Amino acid sequence: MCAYVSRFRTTIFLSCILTVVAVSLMVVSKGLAASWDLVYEANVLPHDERLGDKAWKWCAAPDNKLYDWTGSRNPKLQEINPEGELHVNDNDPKKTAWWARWLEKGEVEESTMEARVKSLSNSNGLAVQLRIAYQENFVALLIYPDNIQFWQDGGRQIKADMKQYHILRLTVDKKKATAYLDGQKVLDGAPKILENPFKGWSWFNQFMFGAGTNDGTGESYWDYVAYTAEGTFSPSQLGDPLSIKSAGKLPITWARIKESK
Ligand SMILES: [Ca+2]
Ligand SMILES: [Ca+2]
Repeated sequence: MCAYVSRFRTTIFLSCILTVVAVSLMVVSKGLAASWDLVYEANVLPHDERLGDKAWKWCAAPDNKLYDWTGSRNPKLQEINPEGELHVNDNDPKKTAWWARWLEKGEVEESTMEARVKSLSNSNGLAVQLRIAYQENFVALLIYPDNIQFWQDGGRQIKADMKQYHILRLTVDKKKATAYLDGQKVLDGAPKILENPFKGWSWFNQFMFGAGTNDGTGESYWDYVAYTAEGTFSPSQLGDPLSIKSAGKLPITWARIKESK
């Protein structure tokens, strides 16, 4: 009898140990796994229905009943070239050519976006941009032919020959914005706070890129655009989307380790 009780206790004890180990491994693996939610490689237009649930909205709100920008579309402003690049040639002072992926409120406050892009012209900054926005908070990286700058940053700029391809990464961590150029941190700042009507638009939570103003004009090329809403990741924490894609889900990085404040 005593031997039976002893074996029973040992079994319970081992079960508890194994359960603790399994739960710990689940927590650790969840914390370490960082990956891109979406990688757009510009082999078809961003809004091409063949992309299925990976397609972007083309100059459109998530629900056009909420807000209708579709009248600003001009099908002639964008094309895919044989190299697998999206060429945006917004030479129309009354139309735009931008794309967005819309998420729910609270989903993009800690997120990461990256693009390989070049900018040949940009009349007003917003005509070639990479943007993460949530309600009234706008983090827009303006890409000029000879510099990059945050919309919200009063003209502080980083000189770069953006007529050639460079990899730009944009991250937000609630109220902190950071930009990287070819893997190097070059700018930090805070979101630009817009007033009405954006304030109170709980549905306005997006990753966006392209030519974003009617009156502006700009010409740009986009080799790829990627984002993840899983967290705020520097290039060392989450590698470039294409190498990761080719390697499957290998990129185990130290997810959610924030930049030092
Ligand atoms: Ca325009
Ligand atoms: Ca491409």
